[in-house]
Amino acid sequence: MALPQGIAMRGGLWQRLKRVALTDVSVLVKGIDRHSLDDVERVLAEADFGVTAFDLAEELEDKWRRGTLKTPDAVRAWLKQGIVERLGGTVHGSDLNLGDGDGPAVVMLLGVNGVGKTTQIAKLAHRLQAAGHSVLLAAADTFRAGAREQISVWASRLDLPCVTGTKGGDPAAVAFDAVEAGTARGVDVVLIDAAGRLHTHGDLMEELKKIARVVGRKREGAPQESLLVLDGTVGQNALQQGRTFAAAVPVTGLIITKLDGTAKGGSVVALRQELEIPIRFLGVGEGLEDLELFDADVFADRLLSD
Ligand SMILES: Nc1nc2c(ncn2[C@@H]2O[C@H](COP(=O)(O)OP(=O)(O)O)[C@@H](O)[C@H]2O)c(=O)[nH]1
Ligand SMILES: [Mg+2]
Repeated sequence: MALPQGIAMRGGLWQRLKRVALTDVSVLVKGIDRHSLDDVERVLAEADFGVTAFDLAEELEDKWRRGTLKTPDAVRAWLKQGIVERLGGTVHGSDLNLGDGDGPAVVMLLGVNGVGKTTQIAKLAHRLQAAGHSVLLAAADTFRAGAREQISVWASRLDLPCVTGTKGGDPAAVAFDAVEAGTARGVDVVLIDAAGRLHTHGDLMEELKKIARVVGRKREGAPQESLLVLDGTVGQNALQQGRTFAAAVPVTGLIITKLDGTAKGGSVVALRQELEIPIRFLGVGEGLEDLELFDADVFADRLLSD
């Protein structure tokens, strides 16, 4: 599938680095100095690179001392390489694992409320449809007011079947019914929209484990994917969420959202570094086309584009 033309990282990082740290005439003549090094670190930290901001600034200082980086272009090339390495190399995010074809593949989306689970479900469904696959949606977020309605609206827009339960009902039962319905209808993929928060007493992680167990009983190897959705604009919070979910359930990949129109793209690097879970997709807007298969090289280029 072709990559949609992304609009992420407008007014990007590189412009800011150049403006704040690398415009000085002395930078062009003598190379980077102590002051611009501090500025580089600050701009990277503001873009949510986390501890990586410090690492990169330290590496830059070392290069500067050895006189190997003298021009802004050389800095950009070095920075790109550093970012790509930290993203796991020039590997592309793999598309959804659709299993062995013997029954529907089950894809669960996890994450706290508001990160964009339901929206990414719709985008993934759209992507799968475009590739010729049949899809069924499961509204397993039975707790949040309006959650069923929201996914039902997407389902009718995309002309897809959607299994819903009763409000406040058992999310695992909805997931089970959906896999059963998907098997009966012979669909290729069941997309499960899991809850991001339960009623006061519920333990979300236990509930998610239960969903995974229950669908695994209905379909061998399910869930084929458990994708964790993280908001790319919330810095340390996303990192914390990532750690919590990854400790509780086997996460097969990350979807990082809301990367459109933000200069906070460093979070993608920080999350990959800290969580060591492959990044699979980026959410770059609220529309159906605004989902990109992750590509470290393309991402780094965009982050550092003029
Ligand atoms: N800018 C932007 N907004 C997004 C993106 N993905 C989702 N949203 C918005 O984020 C809000 C929460 O999304 P929703 O799918 O309901 O999150 P959920 O609670 O995790 O299911 C909605 O207003 C979405 O339109 C994205 O990639 N970029
Ligand atoms: Mg939702």
